[in-house]
Amino acid sequence: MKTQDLTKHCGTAIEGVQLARLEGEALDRVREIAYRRGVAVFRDQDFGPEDHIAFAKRWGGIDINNYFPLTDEHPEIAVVRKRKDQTMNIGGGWHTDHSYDQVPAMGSILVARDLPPSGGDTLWAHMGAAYDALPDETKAKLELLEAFHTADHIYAPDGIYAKTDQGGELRGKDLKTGATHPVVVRHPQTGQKLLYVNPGFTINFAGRSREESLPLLQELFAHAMKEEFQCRVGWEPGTVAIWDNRTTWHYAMNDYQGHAREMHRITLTGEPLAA
Ligand SMILES: O=C(O)CCC(=O)C(=O)O
Ligand SMILES: [Fe+2]
Repeated sequence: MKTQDLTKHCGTAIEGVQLARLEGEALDRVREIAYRRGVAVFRDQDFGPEDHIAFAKRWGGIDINNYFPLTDEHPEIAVVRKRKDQTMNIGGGWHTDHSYDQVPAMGSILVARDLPPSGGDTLWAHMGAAYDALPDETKAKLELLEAFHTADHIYAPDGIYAKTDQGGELRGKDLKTGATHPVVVRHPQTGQKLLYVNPGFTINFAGRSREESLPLLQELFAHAMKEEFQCRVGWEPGTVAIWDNRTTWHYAMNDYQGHAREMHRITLTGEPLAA
């Protein structure tokens, strides 16, 4: 196994591994890289839907996403799709998947299935590096804070997607979500301190209104969005990415209008988060 870090803080490309056969100690090494570097990227994978599901089960549990369409044959696999005549994509803003769940998903395994001729990259940002770089006064302010997360403003009938051409295919419009998590969490496996608020799903600090929360939230978002914490992955047929939702945010570029893009995602079960 050969590894190459994508940027100083975020992402590692792993060579010499076929995920379909990965197990045991080598799998544990990949886990560790995903936990610490936020995203592990694999090229030239022979990785069909059955391999995808079997690998996710070797990793741990599978969470079924309540909103994305599922493949007919495999309800474990969510389809992240933009048809060529759609203008809105999925995940086109910085976010952390499932932070609105009481027990947020650990991460995801995303597989490229149909790619535009160019564009459609995915960006990740490392929330451990972002936390470490905060001024000490800000770190002190965050110490005992908790924040409320929900997905209702995104997926509800009057939510963001419903107003776009992605609205039709999404499920779960009547679901209500909400969870409160510490603003700084410890990574369950590595113990690293991570900034755990995100622009997609975090609404307010516990005990404060949205209005009272916005100035500090926006300060944190602007800080964490800095390019120095990011890495970027261009997809090719056979590319697979495994990311950790606690360690990172991610962002799907929407710069391929007039072309289709389809990815298969399996969401990996996580554990409760604590400060
Ligand atoms: O399509 C992508 O690159 C990522 C989309 C996304 O946010 C997700 O699958 O969670
Ligand atoms: Fe996402």
